[in-house]
Amino acid sequence: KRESGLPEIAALRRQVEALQWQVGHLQRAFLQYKKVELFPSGRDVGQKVFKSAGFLKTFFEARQVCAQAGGQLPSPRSAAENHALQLLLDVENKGAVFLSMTDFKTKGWFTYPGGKPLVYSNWAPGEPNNDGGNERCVEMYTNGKWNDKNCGVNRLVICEF
Ligand code: 289
Ligand code: CA
Repeated sequence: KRESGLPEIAALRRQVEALQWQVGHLQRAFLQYKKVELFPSGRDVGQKVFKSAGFLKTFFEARQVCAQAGGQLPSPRSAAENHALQLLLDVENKGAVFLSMTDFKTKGWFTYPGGKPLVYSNWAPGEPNNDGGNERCVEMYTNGKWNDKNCGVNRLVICEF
């Protein structure tokens, strides 16, 4: 096809077209990679990804597993994020999961790992109740509701990235 204008403009146009093709190729490849990566043990919601490790650990071990992988324990900050995590619990079929939040600093005051207060919660009726006097962690039941729970029990490990 006949190019119009200065040769520099024509060269720039070809470069832009080549870049557009490369971006499109990368977008398609990324979407394919995401589908593969999320199947069958991951869920994405907004900018966030939840991924199951498939095994059970205590809160402290699970926190270490997620940190080692470059993530953290799940911190659902909205009903949509809570729902995505619950769907993952459903398919995994391995019971409840520990969330990231604890009340280590001030008993009865649950915060995210950095110490900030909760922006969203989904406590089961009557929770948190600090049953037995030593429930400093939070588990999510398979129905999506939260319960404060002893950190030393084993729960399914899911990380947030
Ligand atoms: O050790 C008590 C826990 O297993 C849970 O027992 C009951 O489900 C409720 O009392 C919960 O609040 C409690 O965390
Ligand atoms: Ca409780």
